[in-house]
Amino acid sequence: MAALALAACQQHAPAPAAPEGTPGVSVTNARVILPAVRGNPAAIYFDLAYTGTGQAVLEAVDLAGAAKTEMHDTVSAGGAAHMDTLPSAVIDRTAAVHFAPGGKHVMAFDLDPSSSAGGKSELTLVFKGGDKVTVAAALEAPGSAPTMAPMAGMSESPKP
Ligand SMILES: [Cu+2]
Repeated sequence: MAALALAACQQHAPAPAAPEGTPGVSVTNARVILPAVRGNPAAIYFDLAYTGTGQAVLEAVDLAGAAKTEMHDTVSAGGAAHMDTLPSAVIDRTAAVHFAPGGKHVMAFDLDPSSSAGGKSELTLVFKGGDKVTVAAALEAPGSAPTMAPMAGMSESPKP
């Protein structure tokens, strides 16, 4: 996070300093927004870019310490938004893909109860063909993602 390098030059891109894993894939800004209510799913966001040949197809994202994850997309229809399962996300040289609040995201279920804001966890992206990229993801407090306010809808089933 020390240097913010914006690669705006498209015509002559040098080979990126790719980490281990899938050649040409870079994952940045990975973060996990912890649920406001323990037991609810966490939301995972990151930015994906690809400088390899052809395309790379992201098929799954695993979070260390979560029992299960799902990729979702947010679909708006007639002014309302809902989430759909996202089977895969395709990236190529021309289009970076952002998993961000209000759009594509990963939900992680049954988090390790010791997960707390300020910590880190390991995020593993699994691509078609079996290539994987593992990055550190920052664990962030709820409220960092303004579009996911879980304040409504809690009054339906009062519990003793
Ligand atoms: Cu979702």
